Amino acid sequence: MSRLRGAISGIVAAGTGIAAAELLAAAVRPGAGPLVAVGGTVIDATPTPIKEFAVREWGTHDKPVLLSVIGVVLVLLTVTTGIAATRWRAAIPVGTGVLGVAGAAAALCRPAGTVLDAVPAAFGAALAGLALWWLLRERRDAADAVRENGVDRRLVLRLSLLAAGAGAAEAAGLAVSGQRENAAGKSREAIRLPAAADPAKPLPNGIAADFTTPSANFYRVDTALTVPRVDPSTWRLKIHGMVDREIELSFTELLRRPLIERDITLNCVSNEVGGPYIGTARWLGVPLAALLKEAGVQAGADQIVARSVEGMTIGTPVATGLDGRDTMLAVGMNGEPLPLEHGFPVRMLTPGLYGYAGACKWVTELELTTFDRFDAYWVERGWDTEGTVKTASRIDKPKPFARMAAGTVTVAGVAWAQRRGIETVEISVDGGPWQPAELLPTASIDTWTQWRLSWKATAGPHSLAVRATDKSGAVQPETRATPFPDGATGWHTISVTVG
Ligand SMILES: Nc1nc2c(c(=O)[nH]1)N[C@H]1C(S)=C(S)[C@@H](COP(=O)(O)O)O[C@H]1N2
Ligand SMILES: [Mo]
Repeated sequence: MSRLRGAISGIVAAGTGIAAAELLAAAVRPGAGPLVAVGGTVIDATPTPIKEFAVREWGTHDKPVLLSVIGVVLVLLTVTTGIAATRWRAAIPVGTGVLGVAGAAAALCRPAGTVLDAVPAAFGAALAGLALWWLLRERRDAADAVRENGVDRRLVLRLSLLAAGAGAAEAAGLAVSGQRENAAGKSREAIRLPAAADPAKPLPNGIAADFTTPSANFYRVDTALTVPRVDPSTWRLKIHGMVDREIELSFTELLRRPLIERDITLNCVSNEVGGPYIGTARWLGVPLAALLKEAGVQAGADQIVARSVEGMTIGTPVATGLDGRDTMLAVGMNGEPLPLEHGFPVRMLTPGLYGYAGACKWVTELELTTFDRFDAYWVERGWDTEGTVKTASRIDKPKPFARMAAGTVTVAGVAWAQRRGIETVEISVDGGPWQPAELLPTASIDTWTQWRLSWKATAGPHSLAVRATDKSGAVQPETRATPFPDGATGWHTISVTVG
């Protein structure tokens, strides 16, 4: 009985403290709540193989999974504290102290963290300690009098009071952040992007309907537990470091520059062979080259370190900003301002580079430096510095393990080699000779190429493999490699059953 009392008291006390801390954080420092801070710290500290596993197994759901794990750890800790505290009151400061220090340290150590960010966790832990002490406090003489049928009514009353308080604080916290979210959404809706000075060419006739990926279906990969809400009216971009002249721009000033509009395929280095982390959108943005020329890149600078509002760093080779490709600071995606999840108000985009090397979202700073001098976030974790996209291809139809009738079956998919372009795509049935697929028209060498093949399917189990050759003549290698450290290789192969 006393164990149950301790366990429930521990959970309710911790819930009260956490709800209060989250409310305080929501009010003063959005995005710096202790849960998110701890989650972010866990993400950053997670070894690359586990991260790869998480992205592979859970994809965009990796964050709910992480938060659930943190929740389970929290419950174990608070239950233990509560039970221990029924016998040993010193367990209260010890248990809540551990939680408070963990939360405060995580918040302090976030890349964009300040001393102030430690306050909500410290406050919440103190409150949780007080609540637990209050819950477990008994007046010896009165203890028996209030117990009826084995139920301690005073404890139940206190638990209910605290639970109600925690619920109210949680609701208030959600309301505050919901309002902020709304405000960010509204400021995005209010934006009228100027027309491009250099618009995209119309998509060629004969392009298939799903060439452009709708923004709502576009894959999302980032380390942000909560989507950063950036107010475009206070957003600034600073270009500094190894430059002759520092540049600082507001969003309005950025939009006054001539904009280009381009169809570009973006993909993630963590994409497995045949995986879903790739999409093509029509992007609107300011060419980076013009800004770099204005700033005057100094000799020796070979890396642009892009920093985002939440402290991500992405290292992009300077050469890819000046060699004539359409590297841009994107403000628009598929005819609208960038969606919040895809980097509103401004993100980098570098054709030919994986996202981790050229596509910093919520960007606010570009520092010119060298690869020798600074390792960006992913490079620090062992990923390749260059981030050049590898030639690859994927079978989208039929689906793996599909069953179909014998006869003519359309096999179709995409192939990509941004900056080089796709020359041929070939299909091999059951390891037989490679047959060339028909290539559909495509927008440019920076976009994927759709392909299809009519296959005379005979009854029985079959395997279908695809390989692409880029315009440099390089054939996609058969050797299977995992995404780490510079992108997966190997032929996408699927099994189907005919008849
Ligand atoms: N600020 C920030 N930018 C980021 C990332 C991130 O974690 N934080 N992830 C990068 C990675 S790994 C990829 S693949 C692309 C994905 O962009 P998307 O989510 O718009 O598809 O964003 C890049 N830019
Ligand atoms: Mo990525």
